[in-house]
Amino acid sequence: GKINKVAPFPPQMKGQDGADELTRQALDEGISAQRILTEGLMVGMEKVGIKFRENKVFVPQVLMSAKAMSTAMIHLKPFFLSGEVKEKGTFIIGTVEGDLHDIGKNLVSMMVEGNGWKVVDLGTDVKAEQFVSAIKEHQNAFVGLSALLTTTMVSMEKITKAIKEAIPEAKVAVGGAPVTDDFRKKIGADVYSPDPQGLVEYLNAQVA
Ligand code: B1M
Repeated sequence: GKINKVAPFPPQMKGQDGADELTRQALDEGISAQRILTEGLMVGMEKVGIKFRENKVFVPQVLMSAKAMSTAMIHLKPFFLSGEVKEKGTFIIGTVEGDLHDIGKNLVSMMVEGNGWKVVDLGTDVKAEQFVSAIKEHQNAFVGLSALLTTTMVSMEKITKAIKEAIPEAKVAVGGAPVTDDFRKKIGADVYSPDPQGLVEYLNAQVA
């Protein structure tokens, strides 16, 4: 349509700014919210995830991308709410009890959301009961635990056990700087990823 005449960057826009304006424009041109999300925004976010994994971009660029995506998503939100755009599923995330680090958790959260998932972010210092009640509230949700301290990795074990006891079929992902796959096995969690991209790939594979 008409969008092609001005894509990728209309002359009135500088540099790479404009996810906000381009999304609005694409909607005005009659491009569906679903296509804007899956063929535009999500493709961009996936590229960012891969570059971040490869150390080609860093935390500030990822945060900028997530901010651009969130701004663009404001235009798409009405279509989500009307059910026109389908989410892949729900992902519940939180930094575990005793741990207040949230930068990594927020990045993971934004990347998962950017890949088409509804994200329920429980924040930091999240206790087992809070995870359990969130999973009960959101049927079939996947859950992710983040920990940055060797001391709070202990909370991960406690929380994973509580989740598995209350909802045996719930899938638990773990991550954060001190976490390893050996530790994941030891505590009975389902998946470990050192970066957001690996988690996104795991989640997408579950619904493919
Ligand atoms: Co803290 N801190 N901190 N800190 N802090 C570390 C983690 C530390 C390594 C610094 C050090 O001593 N060298 C150390 C931990 C040592 C250890 O246990 N091994 C430490 C300590 C000791 C502490 C305090 C105890 C300090 C004190 O008070 N004595 C205290 C604890 C507070 C608490 O939590 N109860 C504390 C406090 C703080 C601040 C509040 C000052 C601040 C946090 C601010 C905030 O988050 N809002 C802070 C910060 C900023 C850091 C460092 C500098 C940076 C952490 C960070 O945000 N990294 C950190 C040292 C360092 O790493 N250089 C440090 C960037 C972020 C993008 O990476 O969180 O690893 P990360 O997330 C990554 C991956 O791990 C992964 O994806 C992300 C993107 O790649 N990932 C997942 C994360 N979660 C995932 C979940 C997944 C999958 C992947 O699936 C579910």
